[in-house]
Amino acid sequence: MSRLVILSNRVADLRKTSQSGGLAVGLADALRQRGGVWFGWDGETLQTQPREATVEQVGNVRMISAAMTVEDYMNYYVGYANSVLWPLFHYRLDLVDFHAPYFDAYQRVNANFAGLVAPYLQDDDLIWVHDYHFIPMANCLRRLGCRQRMGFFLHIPFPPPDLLAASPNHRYLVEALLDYDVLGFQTTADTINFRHYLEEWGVGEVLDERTIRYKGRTIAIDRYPIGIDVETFRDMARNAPDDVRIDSARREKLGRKQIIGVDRLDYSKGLPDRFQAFGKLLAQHPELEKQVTFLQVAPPTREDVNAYSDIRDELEGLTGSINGRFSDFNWTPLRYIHRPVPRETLAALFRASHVGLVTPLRDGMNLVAKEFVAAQDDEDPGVLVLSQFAGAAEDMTEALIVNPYDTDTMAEAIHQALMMPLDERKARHKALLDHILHQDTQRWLATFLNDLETAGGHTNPPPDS
Ligand code: GDG
Repeated sequence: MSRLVILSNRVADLRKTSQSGGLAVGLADALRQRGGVWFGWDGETLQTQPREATVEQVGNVRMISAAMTVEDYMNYYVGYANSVLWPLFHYRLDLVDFHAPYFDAYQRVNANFAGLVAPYLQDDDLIWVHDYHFIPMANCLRRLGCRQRMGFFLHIPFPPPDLLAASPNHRYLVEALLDYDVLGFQTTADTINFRHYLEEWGVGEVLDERTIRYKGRTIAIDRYPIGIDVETFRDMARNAPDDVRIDSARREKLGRKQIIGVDRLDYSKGLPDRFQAFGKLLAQHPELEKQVTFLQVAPPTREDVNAYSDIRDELEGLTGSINGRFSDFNWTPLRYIHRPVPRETLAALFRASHVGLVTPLRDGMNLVAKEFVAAQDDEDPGVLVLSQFAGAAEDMTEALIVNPYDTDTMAEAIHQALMMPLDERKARHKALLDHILHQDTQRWLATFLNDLETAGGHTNPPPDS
């Protein structure tokens, strides 16, 4: 079995993965099984570019991480990755903030990181690159003479060609993706968008739905819907910490139902529209007074990007106006937590909730949708309200599917979820649970790695020839 090399923006601590999300655990398991390397940014910024990475051996896995300069952090991480690619790939052209130095830094950091990891690679390694931070990584490594099989998985959506074309570097990005041997997307819609781009812009040749020819090389593309470790999350949800038990018992005594949302505070997650829908629900259904509370957990992320402080201000305003209008001395309808909550507490809170709101304006997959379903009690499950624009909606069709821009209909869907009879809740939940059990982390890992193992790799000529 070939060694595995993972390159991702950040590296999880292999000794503490039980505290991280399922993705880190799954990747760590795959690395331990095969042995290999995990490389990423260490989260530090320095005045000058370090010449070497930090290397730590944990069992049969080498953890390699490196710092970047303050300038690269601003232009590459805050700039090109999170102020150009993230909004562009989430269909938010209004938020794209393109500057030429951002793109230079994007190429420079990828080239630097490729140079730092290359000495640790072996000829037969499988190299698996993750996400939009590292699109040019295969190209940078190939320029250094690396001939290994290389795969890329995009965790976020791939936009339609017309949107992508708004970026001055669209052709560069697509050609950089074609330097891999296997290209993985979250959904069928993403793979279709990618193939449409190739056809519309005359890049390469689409041989069939899963195969592309480009400069004499063969590239396999497919969807690999990411999943969670369902059993581990279910167990976590069953073992509620005391404070969650006490909170649930109190709510039960008062006959109150809980609606929950859990998202990084990101404009792609549709939080203002969700808050407005909740406000409309209370306005249109006065009988719900003191009968329902909405708990939104939204820890901060990427605070150096301006668009993120704007959304924070907006949510604080909405929370204030909804609570000011509807609260009573013994009822706060909306609780908004702008801090991270421990994973065990989240799992138990999902189980203690009657409705899960997952209403992004655009999302690659959305793991919260799967976690909410996994956490439910099979005998008395809660209802998932899911945006049609989350990748998860492609398969999780038994959720109440909503248009997150349409706050009136969203309010009615929340009402329907709160009132749904037990039989219907059980039937929907069973179908959803079957989906997430079928598409779990292990399947995602196994299918991607299997395709990478059998991909062109060594037989593909180098991209520059
Ligand atoms: C990207 C794509 C794709 C959230 N708040 C807390 C917390 N979380 C955890 C959730 C979940 C994870 O973070 C978020 O995952 P999502 O999938 O929902 O979203 P992104 O972070 O945007 O992830 C996405 C994913 O990559 C995987 O490919 O699905 O589409 O955008 O696990 O539970 N965890 C803890 N405290 C919090 O306050 N402990």
